[in-house]
Amino acid sequence: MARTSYAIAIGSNRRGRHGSPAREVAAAIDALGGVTAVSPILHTPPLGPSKRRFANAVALIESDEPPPALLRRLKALERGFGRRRGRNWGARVIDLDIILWSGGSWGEPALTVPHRLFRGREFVLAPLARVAADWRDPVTGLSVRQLAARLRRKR
Ligand code: A4P
Ligand code: MG
Repeated sequence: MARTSYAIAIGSNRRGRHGSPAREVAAAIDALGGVTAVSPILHTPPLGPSKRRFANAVALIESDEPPPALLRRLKALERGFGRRRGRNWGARVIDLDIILWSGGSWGEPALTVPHRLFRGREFVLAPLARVAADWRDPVTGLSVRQLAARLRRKR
């Protein structure tokens, strides 16, 4: 497949072998490969039942992998960071989500791109706006900047 770009959201709210959640996020970014831009690492209040704050960031990468191959690689990276399966929304060392793909949309039950929830998540839109403010969501036609402004108005 031709070279395409992806926006990857990275989150952590548990210490791992690299140290603090922010260090885990930095180590995951180093492990991604093909990175062309990285947002600052932001500290965000937890959405959902977890009580610990998260470190969140977004990286842009270039890759010739189609979305399912990239997801497999991200899952393997998560396992390598010590993430345990079957504890959704729990504390996790690292969470890697595919947010946007320059190839457009991908629709499968196991893999939806753009990410199905990113438009409502400040912890994704804030770092995403730092590296890809003009990237247009293929579903709504809105830019990341517009999505972030819309979410701020809703709050
Ligand atoms: N999947 C489908 N589409 C995608 C995609 N675009 N990227 C499937 C990645 N995965 C995708 O994800 C569950 C399944 O979604 C995957 O197996 C894949 O087949 P997961 O990463 O295994 O599990 P999860 O992340 O625990 O579940 P979920 O529902 O994705 O949780 P979220 O939505 O990731 O929320 N608060 C703050 N402040 N910061 C955070 O980062 N994160 C969460 C987790 C909650 N609260 C948070 C944060
Ligand atoms: Mg995830």
